[in-house]
Amino acid sequence: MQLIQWFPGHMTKAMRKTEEDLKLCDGVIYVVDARAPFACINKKLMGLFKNKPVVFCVNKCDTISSQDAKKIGDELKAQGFVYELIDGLSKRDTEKLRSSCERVMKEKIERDKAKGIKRTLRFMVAGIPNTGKSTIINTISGGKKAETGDKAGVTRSNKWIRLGSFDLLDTPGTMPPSFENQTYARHLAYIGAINDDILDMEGLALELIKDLKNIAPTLLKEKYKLDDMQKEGLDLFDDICKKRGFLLRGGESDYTRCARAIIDDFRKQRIGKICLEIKP
Ligand SMILES: Nc1nc2c(ncn2[C@@H]2O[C@H](COP(=O)(O)OP(=O)(O)OP(=O)(O)O)[C@@H](O)[C@H]2O)c(=O)[nH]1
Ligand SMILES: [Mg+2]
Repeated sequence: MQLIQWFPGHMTKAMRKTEEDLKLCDGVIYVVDARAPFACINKKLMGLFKNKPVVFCVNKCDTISSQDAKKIGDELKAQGFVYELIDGLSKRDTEKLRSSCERVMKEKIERDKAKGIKRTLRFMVAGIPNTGKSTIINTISGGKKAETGDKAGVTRSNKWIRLGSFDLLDTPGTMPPSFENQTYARHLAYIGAINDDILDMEGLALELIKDLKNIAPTLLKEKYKLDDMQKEGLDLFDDICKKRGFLLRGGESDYTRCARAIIDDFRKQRIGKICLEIKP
């Protein structure tokens, strides 16, 4: 099994800038991906926010089942988080985030109101890469001011998107300097939060097959029309190569192409709506 580590130089800089810019912010919207919400908690980053109100935003809820979304919500509630479960492309969902930000700032807003001051709420939008931070900002602001993209590390520097009454600071996604938990590291690799270029994609696909066999065996079986779910590891990988037609001349499995295809199938919900961190 490969050991996953990814902490490029720009992230050290980004962490420092985050700490600095935090002084300008009333609070933080911490964005995670619904498919791996707990793996997305960068403890080092969250540590910086301990003296600010945090709204925990579970984004991409359209990629998991509503039952799993509810279970994530229950878990976050038990842990004492203020949270929202959203689809970052839905205007209505992102409006809920704004309400949550107002809620965590209620006392301050009321104190200012009593003094006759109408304040602008300033929130930092933070999290690990590719969770949809910039997308959420664009949906709230109704524009395309923040750059977005389907890979890790699109936003490279902090950028204010000003709406007058609600200003949002887009930040580059940052990883923890090292992973204590390699299961979580793998989850982050599956969802595209880690740059694919540093990953052994064949090894990753093999792990993904193993994990999906545990979490969502029926979906895996149906997607690739697998006959024998007793099989494991490379034997199962071989069956998927065969069913998908990823074979080299001579009939051997083309693991390289098939690995990309499986990971892509997972990322685009073509295997199904799967949350990696809710037990079936
Ligand atoms: N299905 C789905 N896709 C989403 C959602 N939000 C964002 N995306 C997609 O996720 C990808 C990453 O979005 P970005 O907004 O660039 O993510 P980011 O967190 O700003 O990423 P970095 O700047 O790299 O840290 C894009 O392809 C978005 O279209 C969502 O709620 N649901
Ligand atoms: Mg971004």
